Parts: sequence; C-alpha cells; structure tokens
Amino acid sequence: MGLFSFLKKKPAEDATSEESIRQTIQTRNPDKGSTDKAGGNSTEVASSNPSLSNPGLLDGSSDDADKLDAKLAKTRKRFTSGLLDFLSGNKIDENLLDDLEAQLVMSDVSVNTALRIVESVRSAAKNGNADLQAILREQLNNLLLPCQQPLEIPDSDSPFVLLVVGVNGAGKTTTIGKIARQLQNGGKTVMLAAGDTFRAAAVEQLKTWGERNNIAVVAQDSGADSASVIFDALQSAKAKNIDVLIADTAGRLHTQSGLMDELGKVSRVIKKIDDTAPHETLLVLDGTTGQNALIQAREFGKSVDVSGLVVTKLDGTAKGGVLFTLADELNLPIRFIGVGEGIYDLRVFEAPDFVDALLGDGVPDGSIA
Ligand SMILES: Nc1nc2c(ncn2[C@@H]2O[C@H](COP(=O)(O)OP(=O)(O)OP(=O)(O)O)[C@@H](O)[C@H]2O)c(=O)[nH]1
Ligand SMILES: [Mg+2]
Repeated sequence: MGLFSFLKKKPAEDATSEESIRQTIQTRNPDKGSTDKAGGNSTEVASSNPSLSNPGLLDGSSDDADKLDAKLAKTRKRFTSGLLDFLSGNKIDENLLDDLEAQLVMSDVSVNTALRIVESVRSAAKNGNADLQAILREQLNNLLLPCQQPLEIPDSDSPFVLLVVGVNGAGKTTTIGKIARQLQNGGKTVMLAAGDTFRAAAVEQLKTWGERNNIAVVAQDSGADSASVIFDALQSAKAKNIDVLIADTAGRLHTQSGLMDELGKVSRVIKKIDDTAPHETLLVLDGTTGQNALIQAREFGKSVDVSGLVVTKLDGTAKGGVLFTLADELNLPIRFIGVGEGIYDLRVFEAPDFVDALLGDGVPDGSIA
C-alpha cells in the first residue's frame, strides 16, 4: 500500500483495515497520537479546527471529504450533458465524430487532444464495438493512464526534498499544507521551508499553519534569499532525521526571468548538501485557468526540472477537461488533484476514478450524482 493510498478516498470510505481505522481516528483527531519527531519544539496545537483567519491553509473537516464526482460536479455536468446525451444510441458516423470533437473542445480539451481522442474512438469503432460511450470511456482512460504515477517517497536516511513551484495563487501553499498533514498522519516526519520570501504574509502563513499542526517550519524574514532559507532547512532536516522536507516558493510568472533564475539557484544550492535533491519538483497548476495551465507547464519546464504536476481547484470549475490535454501534451506524472480547500481535498490522481467521476455511470440523463 503506497504512502498516499489513504488520500484516494475519504478515511471513512477506506476504513476496512486496522491501519486505515487508525488513520481515520488520527485524521479526525489530528492532535492525538500523531508521530512528530520534527515538531517537538513547536507550539502546542490549541484546536483541531482553527478559525479561518488563515486563508489559503484551511484545516479540513470530515465534511470536506466528499466523493470525487460531487467535487468535480461542474466539469462532470459539462461532460454528461454535453457528451453523453448525444452519444447514447447514436450511430457512429463522421457527423457524430465531428460533434464529439466539438463537444470535447467545449469541455476545455485542446483541439489537438480532441482530434487525437476522436481518432482513437474512430479506430476503436472500426473494430466492431458500437457502444460509443464505452469506447469513449476507454479512450479517455488510455490517455490519462500514463500520467497515473503516484508520488513514492522511499525510506532513506536523507530527507526527501519536495520543491513546490508555480504561478501566483495556483495553490502551492495550500497543497503543501495538505501533503504535509497527510504525510504526518501516515507516520512520516515533515519539515517545511518557507522559501516564499517575497511576501511577508507568505512566511507568516506557513509559520502559523506549521505551529498549529505541530510541523516545524524553517523561515527567515521576508526579503531573505529563498535558496538560503531552503538550504538552512535542509541542513536542519538532515540533522533532525526528518523524512520529508517540503519547500514552498514564491509564485512567479515565466516572464519574470529573475524569479525563474532563483528556482535554478535553489536547486543548485540544495545539491551542495544532497546532489540527488530535489527529489521531486511539483508544479502546481490552477485548473480553473483551463488551457493556460498547459502554457504554464511548458514555460516552467524550460527553467525547472518539473517531475510532477498537481492540478488544483478542480472543484470550482467546469474546465477539468484540461487534464486530458495536460496528459496528452506533456510527458509528466499528475501526482495529485486539488478538489477543495479542506485537508482531504487533495487526491492521488487515478485515471479511472477521474474518468468515472466525469462520465458517471453512463446513464445518459445528464444528472449529477
Ligand atoms: N476551491 C479550491 N481552492 C483552492 C484549492 N487549492 C487552493 N485553493 C485556494 O486558492 C487560493 C490560493 O492558494 P495558495 O495556496 O495561497 O496559493 P499559492 O500558490 O501559494 O499563492 P502565492 O503564494 O500567492 O503564489 C487560496 O484561497 C486557497 O484556499 C482547491 O483545490 N480548491
Ligand atoms: Mg503561497
């Protein structure tokens, strides 16, 4: 069972083993019995349900842990009402395939990707299968499956270094909070590096959250050198035998060459301590930006060695079809999807679950479960 397996479903859905029950109890009562080699000196957590004075790093409640299809309701509606309705019972011919292409594009799939999907549907149909919905489901799965590569964090003596990058407001810090808590609940020790030294509020955001959740945060004043904060954090994490160091960074646009160079510097500097670090560079993409996410991924990829993607905010958008384009156009694992602001609203990306959440049970009534 992978480290993040329990992120795939809400704990209650997964509570079939002793281990998952323990996780359920721990995640419902996050302050009780959590392993915390790192946070020994951290402020005692006052409440498991902190006020919302800390936007961007909300703590989760069990209410957050809804089913994926409900979380993806807006994109699902676009797919079910737009696609499945007209596919049901229709004879497969060129007009229908043209309509399919148009509907995919309206669901925020790029033209190139839509053409490829239509092509694969056409050739599958030639092989005698007349159930267009089933063919489509299979082809969408085939497209996403190569990107289904969950983040593995091997046991090792050195901290696993996770560098988190992306444009302003993409959801980096929130995603870090979610990953950190889930790792901690899974028994890993975690330290955070407040590498976003650009905004004073960013350092405070991470520090406050770390204190509340008993996770150590290494920070300096705003304006400090990001690479030096992350370097210090890695030294400290190594000395304290921390399992995972997660480094936050300031949001930046690819056009800000100084800031993009800074990311290169971060990587170079931490290699002085561990030449295999960063072990994962996660690019966080805001799913509500649709096709713009593809442009961001391409541009960041020119400056940083991106090893995995997180697509956030899929709960608030009908543009979730962009995942098919990201999968088709980039050769990158999609590690997680963000489907809300709560702690359980980060899911390990699983292609069949995602496709099922969008296409539902195939009943062509356009309804949302
Ligand atoms: N609905 C929803 N909101 C999200 C999700 N992920 C992040 N957010 C919200 O998006 C906003 C920005 O999130 P941050 O984590 O601060 O983004 P950031 O990339 O760290 O931003 P900068 O540090 O300014 O670059 C916050 O209000 C988050 O609560 C998600 O999956 N769903
Ligand atoms: Mg941030």
